[in-house]
Amino acid sequence: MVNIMNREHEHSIAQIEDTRAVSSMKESLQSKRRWGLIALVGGPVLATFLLAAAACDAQDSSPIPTANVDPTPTSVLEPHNVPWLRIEDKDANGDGQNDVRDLRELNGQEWLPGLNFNVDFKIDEDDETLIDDRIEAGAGSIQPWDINDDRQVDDKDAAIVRKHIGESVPSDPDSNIRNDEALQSSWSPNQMLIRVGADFKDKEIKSLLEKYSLSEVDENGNLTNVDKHILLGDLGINLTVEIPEGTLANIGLSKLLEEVARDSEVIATERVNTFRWE
Ligand SMILES: [Ca+2]
Ligand SMILES: [Ca+2]
Ligand SMILES: [Ca+2]
Repeated sequence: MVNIMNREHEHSIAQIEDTRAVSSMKESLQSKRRWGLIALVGGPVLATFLLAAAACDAQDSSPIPTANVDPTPTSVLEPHNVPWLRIEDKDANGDGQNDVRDLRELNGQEWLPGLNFNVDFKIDEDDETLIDDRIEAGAGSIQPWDINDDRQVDDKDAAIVRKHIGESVPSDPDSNIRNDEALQSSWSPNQMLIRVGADFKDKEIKSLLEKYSLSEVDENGNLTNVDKHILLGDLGINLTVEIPEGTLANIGLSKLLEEVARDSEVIATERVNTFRWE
């Protein structure tokens, strides 16, 4: 589940990854990540719903659970069967990470994508069942279930879901995150990952980062606050960049991700995930 901000670049990514070996590695990574996240949120119950949702062929078709779903992990949560959202990337509660708690702080506890636990296009009894199951289990992570942010998961949270049953969760225009990622991920408020081609030289990296005010050089002329990680095969180079405060204040993480992704030298940008939920 690579969060590629600039979908215009999907074509070039496809070209770079156009070998069977790379595709299969990518698929395996995506599949691992997906199933890790599914387990994090809902365990087998949610996985069942997600598999059912995967049976739908398009965003506007009805993701009705059926008994004949082929349980192929790679078919789960494709772009067409999950709402895409426009969010503001902001550590609203100041705890050092961005996650669904910040999104609820910014958009209100009743923000519909925050109640959409099976990440289809509506709030219904399936979402209610998922939170009821979590309450009954009495253990596990409190996010994304603690809707009212009182540090416990109980009927007060389920009541918020019940209040909105029947409402739909459409994709936003100009979206920048998927509903499942918004619910389940936590990410750094001041870092971003930039993927460039495998043949990118240090000098080019420096000028790219300087162009977007993303880093500084030390007295030896070396870039500071950048981790360079060369990907296997010909996939490219991942640069994890700490975003200087001034740059963040000027443009904000979401816009920066989009702007840098539009650069012709850049293959993709992503948020930098952290998993620090209690
Ligand atoms: Ca936060
Ligand atoms: Ca739902
Ligand atoms: Ca609660």
